Amino acid sequence: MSTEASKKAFQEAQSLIPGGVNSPVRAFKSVGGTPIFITEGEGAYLKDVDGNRYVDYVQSWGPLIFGHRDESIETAVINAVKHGLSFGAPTEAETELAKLVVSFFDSIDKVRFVSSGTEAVMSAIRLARGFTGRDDIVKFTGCYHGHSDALLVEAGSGAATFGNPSSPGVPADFTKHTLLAEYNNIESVKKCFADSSDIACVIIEPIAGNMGLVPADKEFLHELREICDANGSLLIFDEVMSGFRGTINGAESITGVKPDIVTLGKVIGGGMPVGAFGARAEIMAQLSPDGPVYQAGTLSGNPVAMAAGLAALTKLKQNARVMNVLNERATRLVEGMKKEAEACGITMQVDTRGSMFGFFFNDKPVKNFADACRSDAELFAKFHAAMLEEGFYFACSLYETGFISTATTDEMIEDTIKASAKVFKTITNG
Ligand code: HOZ
Repeated sequence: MSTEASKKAFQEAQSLIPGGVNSPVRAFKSVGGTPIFITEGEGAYLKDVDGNRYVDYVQSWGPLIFGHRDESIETAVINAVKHGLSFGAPTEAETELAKLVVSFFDSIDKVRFVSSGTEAVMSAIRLARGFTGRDDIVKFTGCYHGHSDALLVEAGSGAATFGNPSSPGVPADFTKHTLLAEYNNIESVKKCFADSSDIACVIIEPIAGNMGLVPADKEFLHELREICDANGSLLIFDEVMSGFRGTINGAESITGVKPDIVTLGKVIGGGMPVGAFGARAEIMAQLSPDGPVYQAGTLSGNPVAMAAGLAALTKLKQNARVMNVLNERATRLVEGMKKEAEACGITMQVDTRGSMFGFFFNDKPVKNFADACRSDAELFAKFHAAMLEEGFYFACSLYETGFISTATTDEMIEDTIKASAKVFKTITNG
């Protein structure tokens, strides 16, 4: 397989764009090799500038639950474009999408749309602080909540991929209110509450997807809820990645734990840049212009983005059971690869939630970021490169999650498992 055109494109990009990419993980640094430059997507496939075709298990890092170029989303976007790209004034599409989001989440009465997950979380934290009148927040090591200053502390995802989980350029003063706890470890949360009586909120990815896929234990989430209630702090579920991916009605529907605020992104934009945060009416009433907590955005609620989100969520609403089908496929995929790995003497930890899947080359279960870091990164890099060569596009970091779409067929899953068998034999012998 030739990737000469991608190499050339990457070289030119590097001369004009830092690292040749507009989001660091895409640079393939932790897996080696050259990022593939994409020309188009079609269903479950990606095509690159060399004319190679790959089964895409990244799906734009989550948003494309119906695959590339889904007909109803594409049509909705084209229709919206014909009426104007942006108005900076309200449209009915925003209310329609809000209605849909509220219908999916028990904990959301009202929702505000923004343009990215980072923006959604940053605003949700401000809202929690404004609502409680407190400054401190608790986050978990390995959870990634976007790249705003106060949250870029021991973050997973790209930050973990490059081994510097906190970033230069973030003044210590800006993170002094961020307390850190360990995922799935309630004692570490209790310690934060013992250290501070000023905790506005605890923020967590209830299905962590930015240190690989690491779901929180149900009991742990219940205990979090209790601690927050006992201390008058809010509980924020960051479902930018897991929303409409891990489950249709939010993590609250499978854990029984109701958050105070939920942040969303990815799928709600159907592939266009959309983020959102929502909560019960009493909390959302604090938000400007109803309340004093300020938040704004010129392109917030953009009509084209709203049209894409509306088409995606409408389709999900009509096909809620699709998540079960996706989960069966995701499970078959990782269990199949695990079996092939084991046949070659490689131990893998695998898990799925809805259409999300994760795997670690690790001989112990992964419950938190420290466990994830003990995975075999070298083996992952070899696996990634060899699977790419076979025509399968996996996330280029062991700290990211995999996604399947409704366009991913059973046959593709079988082909992937077969290719993994070949790859495991090669990488253990080489
Ligand atoms: N770390 C991001 C997803 N969790 C990557 C996004 C991107 O590079 O597009």
